[in-house]
Amino acid sequence: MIALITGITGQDGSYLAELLLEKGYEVHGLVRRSSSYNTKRIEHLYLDELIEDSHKDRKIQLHYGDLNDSTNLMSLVNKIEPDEIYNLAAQSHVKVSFETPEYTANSDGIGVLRLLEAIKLSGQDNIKFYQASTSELYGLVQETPQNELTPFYPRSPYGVAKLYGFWITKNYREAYDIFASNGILFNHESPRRGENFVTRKISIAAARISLGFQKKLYLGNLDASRDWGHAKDYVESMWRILQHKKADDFVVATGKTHTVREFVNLSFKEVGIDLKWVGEGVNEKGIDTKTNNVLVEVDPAYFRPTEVDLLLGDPSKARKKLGWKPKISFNELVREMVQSDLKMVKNDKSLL
Ligand code: NDP
Ligand code: GDR
Repeated sequence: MIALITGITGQDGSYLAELLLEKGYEVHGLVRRSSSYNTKRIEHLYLDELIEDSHKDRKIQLHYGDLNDSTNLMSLVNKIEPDEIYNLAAQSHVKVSFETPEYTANSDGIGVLRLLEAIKLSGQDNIKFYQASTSELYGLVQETPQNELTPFYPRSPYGVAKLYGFWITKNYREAYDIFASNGILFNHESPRRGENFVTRKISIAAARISLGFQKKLYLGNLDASRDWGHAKDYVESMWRILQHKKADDFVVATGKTHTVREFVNLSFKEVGIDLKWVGEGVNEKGIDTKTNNVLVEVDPAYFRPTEVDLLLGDPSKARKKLGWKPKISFNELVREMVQSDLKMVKNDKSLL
């Protein structure tokens, strides 16, 4: 089996590449050219014993490209002749999408169309396509838990771009009979999570503060509630979605929700710090009960023009039809992230 993963250098791309290599796939990845190397999350795969020495026979091959470059995508699909395409590439930061709305629409919305067109024009009618859709489609809360029938109401340029991606995937399935499926994945995290997403920002700060390398953590909305799972479990659902007998759309979630504040409390507990909270709204402060130091403070700079207050998914369809369920709990996720960051900070000689 041959798979093409866009976004292979990201959190999910790296776990998915590992999973597919374990399953014996030949894995191709789309990589953006950048001024310094952006392949940190997948470098270990070159050294892995699964990889043959000679470049030609390598089980993982990287290709330069971009979702904003349609001829590049067309030529890659024609050259690689993949059985499966996982479209994980995106400008994936919700807050950043307010600052770069046009760029985000281009890569996260029209980028999906470019890839679907590349499939259609290639004439390879056996290609299965996975689109990384998101719980951000639900946006303003209409009902909870959110399932495949819950109406969408996106609340950011990112969410709106992903809405186009969702519907164009569905439309190409219905119009051209392409095996094109959406995974509506709720938030998923890991030690490989980008450092400016809230969970990783917190786990790094807890590690640094406990070791004396940082004084305070500044955050935005502490009351936002997310259905957080582990990325490793979630990439398994992507694969299962493409193995299902017919193309369809699936919610992938844990069915439990936690606030940002809960994530903070648990992370600091993991490094032996007990926090109490004082103040309201923007003045809210997290104070170490032993030292009375303010360790966490709300900075309105991290607020979003429009926020998604509550995400809580209902994964029953995925459980029933795909046999998928998450294995790693919220507490285990937080522990793994904080422990991994403690190790990283201890090994970072530049901090000494
Ligand atoms: P990351 O931000 O970690 O990775 C995004 C990837 O997309 C990176 O490899 C990045 O490359 C690449 N990329 C960005 N823009 C382009 C472009 N124009 N052309 C080609 N590649 C590009 O995201 P995640 O791994 O967390 O998420 C994967 C996908 O799933 C994304 O589409 C995201 O929107 C979606 N999603 C994520 C969820 C989550 O909780 N993680 C939940 C639901 C959906 P580079 O390394 O060069 O920056
Ligand atoms: P999200 O993830 O927007 O849900 O999108 P993020 O971790 O950025 O925010 C989660 C919640 O935390 C609040 N928050 C902060 N967020 C960040 N980044 N930084 C802060 O300092 C901070 N303080 C509070 C946010 O306001 C928000 O409510 C992620 C991405 O992976 C998307 O690509 C994906 O589609 C969705 O998850 C599902």
